[in-house]
Amino acid sequence: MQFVDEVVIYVKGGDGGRGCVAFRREKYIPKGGPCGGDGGRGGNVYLIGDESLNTLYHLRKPYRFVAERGRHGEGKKKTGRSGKDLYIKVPPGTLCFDSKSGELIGEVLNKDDKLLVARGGRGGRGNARFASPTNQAPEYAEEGEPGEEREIRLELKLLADVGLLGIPNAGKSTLLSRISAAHPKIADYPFTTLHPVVGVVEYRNRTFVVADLPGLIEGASEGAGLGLRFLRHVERCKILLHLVDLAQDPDKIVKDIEIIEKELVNYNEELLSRDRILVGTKIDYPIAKGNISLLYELAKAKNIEAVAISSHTKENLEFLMTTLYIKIWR
Ligand SMILES: Nc1nc2c(ncn2[C@@H]2O[C@H](COP(=O)(O)OP(=O)(O)OP(=O)(O)O)[C@@H](O)[C@H]2O)c(=O)[nH]1
Ligand SMILES: [Mg+2]
Repeated sequence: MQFVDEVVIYVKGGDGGRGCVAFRREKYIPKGGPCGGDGGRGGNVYLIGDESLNTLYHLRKPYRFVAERGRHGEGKKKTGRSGKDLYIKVPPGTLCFDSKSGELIGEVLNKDDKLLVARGGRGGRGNARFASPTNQAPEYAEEGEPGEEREIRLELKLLADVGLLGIPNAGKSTLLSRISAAHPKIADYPFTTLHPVVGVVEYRNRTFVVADLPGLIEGASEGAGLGLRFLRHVERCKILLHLVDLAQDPDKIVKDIEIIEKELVNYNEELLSRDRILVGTKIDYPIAKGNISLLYELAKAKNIEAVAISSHTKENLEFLMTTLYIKIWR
């Protein structure tokens, strides 16, 4: 199933019911007073957090969500029934924006969190409300208020135990395909991965979720390449695996690491202090083997852990899994 992390949908609160114009008609009372009831309120539209979902895939069509309208008022001062509220299920971690203005309406972070996205219209007042000493038989009532309508953009921030980060071609998707049953596309050109891919890793009777994120390039935090859209997922990953291709010149290795760090800081400074492991990849290449000590030196200077792996020969993958296992389940 494709992972969908951004959708635009149309939402509209129910219209309010019309107020009623009516007069009492009873035996022996020839001219009764006004008794038109108010219209009911239209239903509201809410987003609600549902833990069984982890993508916005179910909302990918150009959907319209319109809540039920309020019933019209009736005679004998009977208020119309309110329209039912409408709940749209979204995975926890969904941000909601007004798609025109870009304004953040709110976020649904936890299970059962409710966010009002379109308010139902008020019901119109019936003529009973308009009776006054000067007009004891008002012949009018109000229309119901229309429900609020707008287009909203939903963005999902992935919730994963581990996020794979690195410049294009670092080997992120290859690693995911080795440690989980996921089949991300792998190729020797940049930007092979265009959408995050999530894999579930099973290790020693436990499972954890690993997110393969599209490659980052210099300026991603300002929108270059696939840009910011994917950096937001990093925010909700507990552990970051920062992959760097060791089968290249030392200068390039240093530069590749810096690019990612710079983008992380630019996006959100707190991310640099997130639990991060530097993972050198492709050590099946002889030239990469020679760069392993450099990897450890760089990691030591940054005060973070490092592991050198090959997804092709599986060298050190077991060690990497154990390291993750301990961090997640300690
Ligand atoms: N020799 C060798 N090649 C590898 C290894 N891991 C990945 N590769 C190759 O490196 C290239 C890029 O791998 P991907 O896994 O697609 O890289 P990515 O980081 O997901 O790239 P983007 O999705 O573009 O960001 C592919 O040709 C892989 O076969 C490895 O351990 N050894
Ligand atoms: Mg990839």
